[in-house]
Amino acid sequence: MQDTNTIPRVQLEPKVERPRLHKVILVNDDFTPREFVITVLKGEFRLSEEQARRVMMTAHQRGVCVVAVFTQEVAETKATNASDAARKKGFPLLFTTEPEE
Ligand code: TYC
Repeated sequence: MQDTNTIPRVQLEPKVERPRLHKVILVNDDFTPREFVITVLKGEFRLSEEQARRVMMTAHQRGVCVVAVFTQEVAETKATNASDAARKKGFPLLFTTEPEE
């Protein structure tokens, strides 16, 4: 008699998927002081002085810079909080979010 043991021929669908990550993007403007941008990056995104200065200068020179990636909800909350902190001080500084490819 033949061996009737079988093995699955296809991989089962994974039960869970990793959440897609979203980028927080710093947008340049002509009015917000450089030091204020650095302060916000350190406070809201926990960047070091050096990281914050590099991100600020990249946005200043190129127009935008990715700050960090998070789950969608965290990215949107941080972008909103950081933009609101600037607005409270009268600056147009803007953080946006977009899904990572
Ligand atoms: N461009 C601003 C200035 O010259 C500084 C700045 C940098 C503002 C980055 C926003 O995302 C920004 N004062």
